Amino acid sequence: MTLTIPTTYKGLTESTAIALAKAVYTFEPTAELSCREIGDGNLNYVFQIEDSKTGTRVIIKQALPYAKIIGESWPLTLKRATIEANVLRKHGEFVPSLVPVVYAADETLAITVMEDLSHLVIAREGLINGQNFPRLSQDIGEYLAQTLFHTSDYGLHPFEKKRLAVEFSNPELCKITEDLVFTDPFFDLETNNYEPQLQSAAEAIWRDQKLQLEVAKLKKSFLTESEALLHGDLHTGSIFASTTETKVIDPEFGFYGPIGFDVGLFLGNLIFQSITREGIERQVVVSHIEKTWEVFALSFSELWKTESIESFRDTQGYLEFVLDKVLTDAAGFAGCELIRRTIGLAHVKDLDSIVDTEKRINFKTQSLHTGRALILQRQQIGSITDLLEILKEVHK
Ligand code: SR1
Ligand code: MG
Repeated sequence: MTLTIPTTYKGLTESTAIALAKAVYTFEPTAELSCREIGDGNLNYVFQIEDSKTGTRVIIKQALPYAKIIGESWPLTLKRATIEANVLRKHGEFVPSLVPVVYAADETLAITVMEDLSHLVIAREGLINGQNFPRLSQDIGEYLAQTLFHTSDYGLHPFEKKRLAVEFSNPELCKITEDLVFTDPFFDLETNNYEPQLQSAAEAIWRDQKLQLEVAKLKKSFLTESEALLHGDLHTGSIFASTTETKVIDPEFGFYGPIGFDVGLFLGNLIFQSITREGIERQVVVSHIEKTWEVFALSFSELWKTESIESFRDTQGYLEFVLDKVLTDAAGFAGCELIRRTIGLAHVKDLDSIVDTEKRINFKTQSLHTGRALILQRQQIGSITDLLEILKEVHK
């Protein structure tokens, strides 16, 4: 559905969001609507509109023309709202149960009207609070395999793949990742943000020529390998979950990039939890890391065998080569995520919310060491067990 109302961009308020919701969503004629702005991300507003009579809810997400985390001094394209709506729709073709339904979108207002998911919790919040999401790794492994396979050259006609790569060209949002994930944390720059106790650890990273070379190679992959339509920002804050459901949201960073990036970002964000947990709780997180990879590899292999249009699909060793590269890349990208969320601009609550200073600094130091180890040792990682060994070594 395309809206006809807007003529120019205007930031919504709670009352204009209600008016808009009435125009694009079929509420009961007797509906009594109220609205709350519930966005807690770095970039957008999220309005939740509710009919108090029936309890029906709908979400209107609106992109701001700047990055909320910094303010109006950091202008940002509104086109990301259209990218987000269209990635949700495209990925929804392959995993309808794992993404929210998009009811409408409008490019001028930079809004997406979609399914309300407030019966679920953001996975990061839940994990921090010790909640158990038994389906998380199964669902995300499947989400990764289905979305990445079906938008890659293995599953798509090359004309359609290249058409999608153009449609999902997302230079401004990619530039954020290029800077915040792959560049700034590895140099002494003002955008970095870390506690004074981490000064020497940060300086060690900036001096580490071996590490810098490997990060440069990973950045090159991100810049140049247009393999599949990625979510582009698949951290645990981009996932709603419960014990029975998982929904992936927020693909505004979507673009054609290396498959290992989505895999690595998710694993990296689970690794924050593995660092801050002990005992059985840690074991649960480690099992999620293992299972995400196993489900992804199995499901991707199954799709390869049954649906691949690649002429070399039956060539001995080719699928194994592709999967090995995804795992190696994923380890490296996870390593970059660990480092950037610790000393870069945008942090994670998993670490920052730890009140005890000594513990927090210890966990942050472990994140930096784990990140470095994953980046430097990624070529030796031949299985998910090898990756888990690296985590264990640093955690000792
Ligand atoms: C300016 S945006 C900072 C971070 O928030 C988003 O979720 C992305 O992860 C980005 O790097
Ligand atoms: Mg986001």
